[in-house]
Amino acid sequence: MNSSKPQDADVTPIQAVSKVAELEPNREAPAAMLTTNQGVGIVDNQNTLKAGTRGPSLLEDFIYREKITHFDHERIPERVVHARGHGAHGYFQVYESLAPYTRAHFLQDPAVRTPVFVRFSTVQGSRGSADTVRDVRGFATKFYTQEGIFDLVANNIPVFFIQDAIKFPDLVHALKPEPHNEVPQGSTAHDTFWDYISVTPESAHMIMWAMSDRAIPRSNRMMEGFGVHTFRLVNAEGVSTFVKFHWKPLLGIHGLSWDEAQTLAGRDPDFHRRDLWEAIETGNYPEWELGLQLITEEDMDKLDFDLLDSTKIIPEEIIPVKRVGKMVLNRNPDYFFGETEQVAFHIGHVVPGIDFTNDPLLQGRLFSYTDTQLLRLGGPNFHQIPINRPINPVYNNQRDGFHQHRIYTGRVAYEPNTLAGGLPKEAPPERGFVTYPDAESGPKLRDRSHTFMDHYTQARMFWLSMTQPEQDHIVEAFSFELGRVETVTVRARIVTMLQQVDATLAQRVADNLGLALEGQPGPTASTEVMPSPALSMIGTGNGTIRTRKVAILAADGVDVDGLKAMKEGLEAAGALTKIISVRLGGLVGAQGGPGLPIDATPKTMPSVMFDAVFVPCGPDSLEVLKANGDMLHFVMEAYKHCKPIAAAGYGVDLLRMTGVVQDGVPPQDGVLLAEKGGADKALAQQFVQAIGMHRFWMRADKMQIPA
Ligand code: HDE
Repeated sequence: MNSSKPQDADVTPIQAVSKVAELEPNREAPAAMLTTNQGVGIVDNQNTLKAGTRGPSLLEDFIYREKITHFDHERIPERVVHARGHGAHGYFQVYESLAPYTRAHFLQDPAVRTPVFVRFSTVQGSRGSADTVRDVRGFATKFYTQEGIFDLVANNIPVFFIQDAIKFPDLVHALKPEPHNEVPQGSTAHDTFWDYISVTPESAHMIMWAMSDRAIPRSNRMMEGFGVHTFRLVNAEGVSTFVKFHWKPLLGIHGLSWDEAQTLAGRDPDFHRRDLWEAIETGNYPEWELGLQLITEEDMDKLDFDLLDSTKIIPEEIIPVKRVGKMVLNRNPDYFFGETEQVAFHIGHVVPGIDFTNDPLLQGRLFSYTDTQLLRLGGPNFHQIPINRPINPVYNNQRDGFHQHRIYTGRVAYEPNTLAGGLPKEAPPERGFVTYPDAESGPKLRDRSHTFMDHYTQARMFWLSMTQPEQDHIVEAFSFELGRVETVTVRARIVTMLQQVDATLAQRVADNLGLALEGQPGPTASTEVMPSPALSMIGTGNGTIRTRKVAILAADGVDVDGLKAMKEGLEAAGALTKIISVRLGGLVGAQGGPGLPIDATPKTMPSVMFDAVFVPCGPDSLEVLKANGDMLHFVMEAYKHCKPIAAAGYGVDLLRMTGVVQDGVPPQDGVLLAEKGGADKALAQQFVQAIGMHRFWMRADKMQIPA
């Protein structure tokens, strides 16, 4: 940003964004004429310079050499972790002033809309890996506040694998593809990861989350975010309150089924990236509320775990999450590389009123993020890249370095000075950052507090807080991951670790792996552990079906009135519908009339890309559908993935053919039938309710359908 152009004090995000654009001299405007990077017009962009049409190319061809050199240098190192990501712009607005807790300006004035850029990511895979893998998700938010940049570099899981940053390179080496053969991609289901976990008991709580449905989100729009560490808020009087940051999605917290996630990794590796992009393009702006758990110094001492330990949460039942503001993502990036790839987050980007604690993981991160950007973005001026620039003016005496974009004037690049009138001069304390003066003392040592040593109580709390299907999914996830591990002793060590969490969990996993339990007595965690119901994902989202995708399976001869009535009912409740048929083009209804446009075939949009399925009435339509194997598979797969399915009239016969509906057996949960067909309002209403429940997980135990 050009420091000679200070920003207005109060700007809306849209204004702020356009101001950022205004101040970006290098933002490309579409131009009529092709030029070199030096601005010289290019007359022929299809042929290199040669000595004769069949002769050798000439070294003199500066146009070709400039173009190919630029191309050869297009790739930059991908992030060592969180390489695969996608982002969006938006804004944050606080509901009411948080002045009693913090002097941060953007958290004080409900009229201020602070522009944000968010990047969601997976951790393990490289840039080209699939979106729906089982993994922790990054949820990093850059707030462009009027007092500078604040980055909330969060994950969708509130705890971490390790307690001290010195362990991070080992953890990452263990979880990344193995160094000898670079296998596997986008997965922790391999020996080195589980070997490391098996000798790192502090990871017990984290792996319970990583094996839960949290690690296979239905959408980034439907996941929580957590700052993980305990931070401090500091008010204008210098009073500090400990804080845990949360993002609460207004669409609820929902996961995929594991089978679905794996199929999607092949069918649509961009599933989450596309989902966010489309939601924003269609005006379905995702929203999260910022939540704070606020803890005074005195209350901290009453907790039976250490707030500086990143493997622990504060159960919401003990300290509720206060919802203090809302974030809306409403604009897709224009240029993936320039924005999403080059954005540089850092946990140390804080504004006055937000400060750190002694969490040893947090402290280690404070070093790592700047260091990694130096390599990735090629030097110390990465803050000048448009996506990383603060919206308020930057003045200081830092100069030079790779990729310097600013033209400084004058001879003074030091402070204090008299030659430039003493400018820029230090900020007064009420405007600048003042570190919270926490008193520190103690011997220098490499050790960990005894208050960090209970690794199992909260792992057990997580397990006990899960509903039956959620527990089943955790057992399946451990069985899958350890089933992929080749070294039997590693599998056995993990099962021994699980015995410390819960005897039933350990037994179920051991049974699936064909292992005998080694006579361990059971959890070392206190048997008194209380569940925390807030940890379950079931029933979140207040039944909303906004942006859920419903497939309508139909062919020529379909009952158009019934189809339209259902479509309108679903769309009125906020769902998105697609007509899926055996070919593209228009669909001729039983009632004649103009054809309905077909959106896709089961080959281009299989059932895994939807949340629910409706089969309308129509004898002729049924004949076509039931002769198509992809259509039968569509229904069976949707059933297998526990999705709501509705059918009307002849449509019910398609369900009969697949075995989803069986004569003499009441329909399974989430299977809704209207035998008569027609425009059935009651069916539409019931279907809306069913979709609001997301999935009918218990169905998986009751009736197996091959798919
Ligand atoms: Fe990160 N982490 N991390 N991390 N992290 C990075 O920074 C690191 C940790 C998180 O979309 C890197 O720019 C250390 C916890 C996110 O660009 C790197 C430790 C949490 C992202 C790094 C941790 C996170 C990163 C790699 C242990 C949740 C992606 C590329 C002390 C609160 C940000 C980069 C984006 C990225 C270091 C642990 C979140 C290497 C040393 C805990 C969301 O600097």
